[in-house]
Amino acid sequence: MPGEAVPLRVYDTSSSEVVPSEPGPTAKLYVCGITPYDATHLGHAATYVTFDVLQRVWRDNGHTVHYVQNVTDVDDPLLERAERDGVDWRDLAVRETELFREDMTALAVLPPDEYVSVVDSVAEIATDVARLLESGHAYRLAVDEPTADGGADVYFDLSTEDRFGEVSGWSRAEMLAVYADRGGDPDRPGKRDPLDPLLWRAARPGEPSWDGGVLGPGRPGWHVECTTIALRSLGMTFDVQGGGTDLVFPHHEMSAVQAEGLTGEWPFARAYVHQAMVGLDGEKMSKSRGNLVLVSRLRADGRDPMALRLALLARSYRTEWAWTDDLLADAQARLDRWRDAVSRPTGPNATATVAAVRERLADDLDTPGALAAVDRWVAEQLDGGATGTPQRDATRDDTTRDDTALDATTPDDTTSDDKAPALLAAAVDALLGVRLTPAS
Ligand code: 5CA
Ligand code: ZN
Repeated sequence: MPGEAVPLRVYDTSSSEVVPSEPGPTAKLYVCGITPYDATHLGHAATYVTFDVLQRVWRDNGHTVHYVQNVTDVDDPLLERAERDGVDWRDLAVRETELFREDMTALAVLPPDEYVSVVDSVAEIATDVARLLESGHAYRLAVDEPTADGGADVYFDLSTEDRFGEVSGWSRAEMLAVYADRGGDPDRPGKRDPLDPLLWRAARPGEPSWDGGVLGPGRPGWHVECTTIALRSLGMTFDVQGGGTDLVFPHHEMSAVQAEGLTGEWPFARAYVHQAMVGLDGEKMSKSRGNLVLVSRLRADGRDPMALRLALLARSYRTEWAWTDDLLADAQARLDRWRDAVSRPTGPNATATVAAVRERLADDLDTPGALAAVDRWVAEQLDGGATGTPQRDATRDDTTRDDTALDATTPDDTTSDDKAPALLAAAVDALLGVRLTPAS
């Protein structure tokens, strides 16, 4: 697309400031993927649309993007849901993963280069956990359950990591306040520190398990899956780790220090970027709370996925917000106007508008600002100063409709650019991922 690239700046959670993102020729992105036990809700969609815009800005700036996303296809919540519903956990994971990818395609989210399944990565994760044990960063804890057959769980020893706390910047009290709610087990007797995270869970009866080599049969803990998958696919120090703010602590904190334990290097990611929580009725939208608005439900109801995407883009990724049906109605109205505006044969010159969209997105992914820039062009096109611009007229036939000679006679050449509608539609498609014309 013609025009100047604008280097991206993003808010990095670990430094609490907006920092320049300065990737090499290949920009490396790791976004925490879904735990596939229920369908994609608008909170997930907001997260993946945000990182889709980030990848689009990098691409527009000439970078090749290497984008990796894990799939947490074995974990407690998935196993519990499968048990509750009387289905095989593997079937549940496959079904929900497929539905997620359909939802993402409908929302024009560019797929990552790699989706990496935890089940497929168990051997690598076990190898990394064994290395952490060997180097003294981890310890075994005997399973004190009647059914245990001598296996031991493995925990990461946080006292070996000076960097612990740098990603979130949280105090211990803040960490302890949420740890149990976010998958941690602070009360497990025998842990050296209540915050030490589980690396390997020894096999329990009725639970899936894999051969862990020296670890014995079992399955990986949650955080180490992202440590291993990111290190193996992107290597230490990639550009951005992404996810929702619910992952700042413990998930991103733990995955980062575990990576330091494995490599001796720091940082894990140059920037940690987090989508604020999307809520419904005053609460975080979550699968466990069940207060969900599902992308697949809205699609089945015939809502235009591009309107849905526009509704998500209308909010800053940094600010929490709650879903209401009005947001979708507003987005549909905006989409209709944009489509009308770019369907006309000419329009106001769009170069400055495209530059403004780029400039807004480069400023910490200011999508509301980018939408406002497009709105201004659309308003000029549809509502103002467009005298002499040929309007679509169904009564005219093809031979007369596209008579661009008319344009040359208009006094104000800012309203007579016959390339402007296509340029604007292409920019909106490439940068915002919103398709305005069937062909774009
Ligand atoms: N599998 C883990 C990450 S390794 C996981 O958190 N899965 S998830 O299915 O619960 O969430 C998928 C992504 O959506 C995560 O990045 C999470 O931070 C984000 N997310 C979850 N709920 C919301 C919400 N209400 N608003 C915004 N983002 C959310
Ligand atoms: Zn993750």
